[in-house]
Amino acid sequence: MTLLLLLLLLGICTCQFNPNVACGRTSIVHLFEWRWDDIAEECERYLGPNGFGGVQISPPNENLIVTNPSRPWWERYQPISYKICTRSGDEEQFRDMVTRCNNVGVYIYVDAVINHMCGAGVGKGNSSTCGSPYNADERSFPSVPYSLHDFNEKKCKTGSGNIENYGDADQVRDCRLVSLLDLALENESVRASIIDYLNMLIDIGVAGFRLDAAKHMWPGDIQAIISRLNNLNTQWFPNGTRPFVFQEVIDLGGEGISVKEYLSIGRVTEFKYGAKLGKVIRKWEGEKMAYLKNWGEGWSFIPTDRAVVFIDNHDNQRGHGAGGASILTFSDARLYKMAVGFMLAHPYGFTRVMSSFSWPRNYVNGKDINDWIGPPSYNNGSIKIVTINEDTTCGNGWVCEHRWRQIKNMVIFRNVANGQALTNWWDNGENQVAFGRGNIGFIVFNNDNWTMDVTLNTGLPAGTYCDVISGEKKDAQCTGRQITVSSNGKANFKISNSAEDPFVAIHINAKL
Ligand code: AAO
Repeated sequence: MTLLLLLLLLGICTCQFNPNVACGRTSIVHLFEWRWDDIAEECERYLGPNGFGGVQISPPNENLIVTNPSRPWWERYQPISYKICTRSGDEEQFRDMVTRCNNVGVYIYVDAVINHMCGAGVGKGNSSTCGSPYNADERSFPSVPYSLHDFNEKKCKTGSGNIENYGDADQVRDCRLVSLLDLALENESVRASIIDYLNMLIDIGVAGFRLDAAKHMWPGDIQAIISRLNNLNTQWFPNGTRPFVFQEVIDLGGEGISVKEYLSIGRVTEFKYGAKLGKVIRKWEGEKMAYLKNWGEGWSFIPTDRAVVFIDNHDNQRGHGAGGASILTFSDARLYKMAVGFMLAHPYGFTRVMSSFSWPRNYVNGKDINDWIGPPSYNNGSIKIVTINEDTTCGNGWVCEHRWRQIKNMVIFRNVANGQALTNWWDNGENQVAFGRGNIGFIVFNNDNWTMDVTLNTGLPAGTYCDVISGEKKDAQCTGRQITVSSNGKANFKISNSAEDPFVAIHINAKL
C-alpha cells in the first residue's frame, strides 16, 4: 500500500516531464510523414519487439494542400482545421494506429501545431486535406471555427506583421512566424478550441505532444492550455497520468527568448545538443571527442530531466530551423551512426531518433534548393507505403534510420543501461573516447585518423561479449566482433580508423 502510494506520488510529481514510455523503454522515434497504417504495422512488427518507447507522428490535423511547390512536407505545418484528416490517414486509421501501438507498449506523441493556422497569403478556397473551406484574407476558418478576432492582428508591432527581429521577444510571440496566421492564444474561444482538439487526441489514447513553435507562444498561454488537458486514457495508462509535453524552443543563445522560460511547463527540445555534437564528430572549430567528458549540463545545456535530445530533426536535416551545416544526418551515414550511438549511450536527456525519407539534395550557394520535397508519393499525391526489404531495411524512398542495426541496437543498449550512471570515462586527449554505464554497458569510439589499440576498464563482469555495432547476438551466437572482458573488468579494444563503423558497444544482454 505504501509502495503504491509512493509510486502514485512519483507519477504525480514528474507529471508532464515524464515521457510516459512503458517501463524499460527509453527512446522515441520520429516517423516523419509516415501513414498511420504503416506506423501501426511498424509498432507491431518492429518498434514493440525492439524496445522503442514511442513514435512522434507528423501533425494529424487537416492542413492546407500546397501545389506550388507540389505537396511540400511543410504543408502539414499550415493547419486549416482540427479534423483528423491528412495524407497520413483519416480518423479511423488514426484510432486504429493508436490502439495497435498502445497495445504493444509503443506510445504515440502528436506534433501539435497550435501557434498558427496557414500562411497569410494563401487566399481562400477549400484546397485542404479534408476539403474544409478557409479564407486567409478574412482570417476565417469556419471548421474550427476561427475568425478575425482570434488572431494577433493588432498586437503585432512590426510593419510587415511578420517576425522581423528574433531579439525582440514581443515580436516573436505576437507576430507571424514566416507569415503564418498567428493565433491569439489568450482568447478563451481559441484556448477552448485547442483544448478540445488536444483532449480528443488524449481520449483516443495518445501519450503526449510535441508543441510546435512553442517559442512563438507566451509561456503563460501554454501553461493555461496544458493545465486544462485531460489525464491520459486509463485503458493504457495509470490513473492520473498527465500528458507528456515537450516544447519546440530553439535557443542557441543570443536572442530575446530563453529556453529557461519554458522549463517549468514541460520538457524542451535542446537544439544545442545536435549542433554541438555535429561539430565535435566532424572535428570542426578545433572540437574533439575528448571534450565530451562533461557532455550535458557541463556544456551549458538545460537540465537533463527537462531535455529532449536528437542529432537531427525534420527541419535541420534539410537546412530549416537551426543548427546549420554542422548537423549530421543520414547523408553522412558513418559520422551520423557515431553521433546517434554516442547520444543513445550517454545518460543525458530523453532521446528521439529521426527516421526520414530521402530526397535529392541539390545545393546552390550553400542552400539545398530541394529542401521542400515531400514524402515519397504517387502522382495523385497520396503517400507511398513503407515497404520492408528482405534485409529489414525500408524501400520506396524511406530511409528508416531507426532500422539501421547500429542505431536499433543502441536503442536497446539505452534501455539496458537505463538508470545507470556514466562510469569509467577514458580518452586519449583527442578523438578516442570510451565510457561505461554502471557495470551494465560500455562503448568505445575511434574518431582519430589512426588505429586505436588500448586496454580499458569496462566495469563489466568477466566474459565474452558481442559487439552490437558490427553485429548482434542471435541465438547465443555473435554475428559481429567479440570482446573479451577479463576477471579484472579490463578488455582490449582494437578499432581501425578505416573500419566501416569505428566504434564498439557491449552490454550485459549481449554477453555470450
Ligand atoms: C512555408 C514557406 C514560407 C512561407 C510559409 C507560409 O517555407 O516561405 O512564408 O510557408 O506560407 C515549416 C517550414 C517552413 C514553412 C512552414 C509552414 O520550415 O518553411 O513555411 O512549415 O508551411 C523558426 C521557429 C521554429 C520553426 C522553424 C522552422 O522558431 O518553431 O523556424 N520550426 C517549426 C517546425 C517547422 C515549421 C514550423 C515550426 C511552423 O518544426 O517544420 O515550419 O509550423 C533562428 C531562430 C529560430 C527559427 C530559425 C529559422 O534560428 O532562433 O527560432 O526557427 O531562425 O527561422 C543560427 C542561429 C539560430 C537561428 C538559425 C537560423 O543557427 O543560431 O538561432 O541560425 O537563422
